[in-house]
Amino acid sequence: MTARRRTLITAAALWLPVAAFAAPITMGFSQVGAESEWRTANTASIKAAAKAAGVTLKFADAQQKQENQVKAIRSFIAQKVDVIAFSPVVESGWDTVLKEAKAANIPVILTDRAVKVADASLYVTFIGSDFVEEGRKAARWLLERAAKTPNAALNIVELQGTVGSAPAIDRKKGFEEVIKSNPRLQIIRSQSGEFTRAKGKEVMESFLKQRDKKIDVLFAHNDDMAIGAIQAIEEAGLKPGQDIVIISIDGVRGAFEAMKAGKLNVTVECNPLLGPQLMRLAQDVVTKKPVEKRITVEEGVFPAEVAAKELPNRKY
Ligand code: GYE
Repeated sequence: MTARRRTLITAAALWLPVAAFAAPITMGFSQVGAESEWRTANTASIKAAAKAAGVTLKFADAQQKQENQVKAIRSFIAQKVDVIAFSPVVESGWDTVLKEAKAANIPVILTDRAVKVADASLYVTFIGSDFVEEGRKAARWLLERAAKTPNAALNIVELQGTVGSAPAIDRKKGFEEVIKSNPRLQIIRSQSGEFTRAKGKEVMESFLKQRDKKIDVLFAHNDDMAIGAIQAIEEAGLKPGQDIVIISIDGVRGAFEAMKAGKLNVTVECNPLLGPQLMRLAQDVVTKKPVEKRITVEEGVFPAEVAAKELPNRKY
């Protein structure tokens, strides 16, 4: 091979990957907040993946407030970012700002939580878990457990996530759909604990104070609220995981530790490590490659019996 040809090939090889992955992109990302271990892991995943993919990330934390997310999206539009991604704190109320993004020709990717909009073309794609299925998985575990005590009625209390958020609405729906098949299982109390430990503890305390009915089961829409509730249960002189069976969702490290200690019975996995997939998706969206409208994440169920073995494998 001539020297000139070698130089040409080297030049092409250096140049090609850049062309193949298109020009570097700028992403505006509006995050819900920092309400849970899940969210912390999700934020870390997005930041690390952006760095690894050479994506310039403009990151805004909305502190669980929709108005802050709307402001952040408007500022991303003003800054003419290449793509906007966001995890919507609640489902409704997005039409106006998404129309503004569309008018500015900036594609929008939903991550983690869904929206309810009249026109589905206001976002390109949605990547996240199937929350209805997570609720069903939690309930299926409970049905199996209930089968071991065939005559007992089981009173359930529910700690819901953020009011109006997709995971709170869907997890409740999936759970109720499955427990309906067994009339011995009844939700006797249900209130939002806003996905936080502090609020989960506070609401559980108030559930425990109402002594009209015995509480057999707690279904918490996330691990953090369950961990807060565990404290309330212990302070009330009861044994979490024994006197009250506890089921939650996410599968964060704190939940595995609680299971190892015998205080939590099961967690349904919800994977927050969406960063790498989101960055690949963003490249495709910006370069106008066709993408699926709905991309779901595969997840498992982890009962307390496997907690000690699984803990070292957990990445969040
Ligand atoms: O389950 C909870 C977080 O939207 C899936 O939000 C997410 C939920 C997650 O605060 O811990």
